[in-house]
Amino acid sequence: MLTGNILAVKQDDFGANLDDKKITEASKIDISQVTLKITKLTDISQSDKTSLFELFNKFKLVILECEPLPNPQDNLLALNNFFGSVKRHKRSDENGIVLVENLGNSPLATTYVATTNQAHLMHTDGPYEMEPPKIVAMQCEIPSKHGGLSQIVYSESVYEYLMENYLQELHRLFTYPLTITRGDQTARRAIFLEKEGKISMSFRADSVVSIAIPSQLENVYRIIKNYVNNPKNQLIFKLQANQILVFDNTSILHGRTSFPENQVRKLNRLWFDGISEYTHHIQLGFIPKSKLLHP
Ligand SMILES: O=C(O)CCC(=O)C(=O)O
Ligand SMILES: [Fe+2]
Repeated sequence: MLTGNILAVKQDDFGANLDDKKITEASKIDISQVTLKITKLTDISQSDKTSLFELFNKFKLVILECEPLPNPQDNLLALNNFFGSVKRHKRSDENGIVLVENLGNSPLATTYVATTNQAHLMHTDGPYEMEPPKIVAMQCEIPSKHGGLSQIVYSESVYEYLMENYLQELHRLFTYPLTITRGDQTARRAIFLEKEGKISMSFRADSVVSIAIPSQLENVYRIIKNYVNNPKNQLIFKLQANQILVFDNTSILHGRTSFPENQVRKLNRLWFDGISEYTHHIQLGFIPKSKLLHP
């Protein structure tokens, strides 16, 4: 499953076993298991609808493989019926869609990794927003020939890893907020949040956003960055043309590997707020197997 260029990750310099085999295996799923073939999302059958929510709830993600349409974005936009209202991004077009493609030497490149061919380190979308999107959909129109691989890490794996190796630090991640700023947008929140027994995670660690980290979290922030960017802890696959990756942005971190400057790659990204007539079918966040005992 690991092909193309993968990230070079610095060794964990804190002495714990980074590649805990159990966690690694738990995060590896066969991508065909989560792929649902659908003719057209604007015209979805009842049984496909049921499968869509089953896969989404079980794996926190689903890959929808649609038949080509004259305007492929119609499939992407149809997802709002299930996953809620579109949440706009600074670079959204009139429908809310953000193009993810290499714009070469555009000035946007310093602020938006999505407009480059560079690796996008593991993150959740919109951590600098007051209300980050609950669900993210990324539709591939043109995959790059090499690289440009999608990477996934479950927040639950991060949580379990910290629980086993850095319990005290894990506690602090619920308590101390970080401040994440991009341009004129700033948000302050803890990396882990618990609400009604469900845990959600938001995380970003790269140089285009500025992140104020309380001193109590400096080490653990680095530990998380190392853990999530280690390919051994990731599910890695190549999103193909006409496939849409839909995932729970509150319980999955995602990223992508770099791709050659001279290769075309084009994705459409859309954010949803999770509030639709199907809200009661959507399970967001994760319920930890082992509970944290608050000190
Ligand atoms: O290019 C990709 O596959 C992912 C891009 C991404 O994560 C983003 O634009 O937020
Ligand atoms: Fe993203």
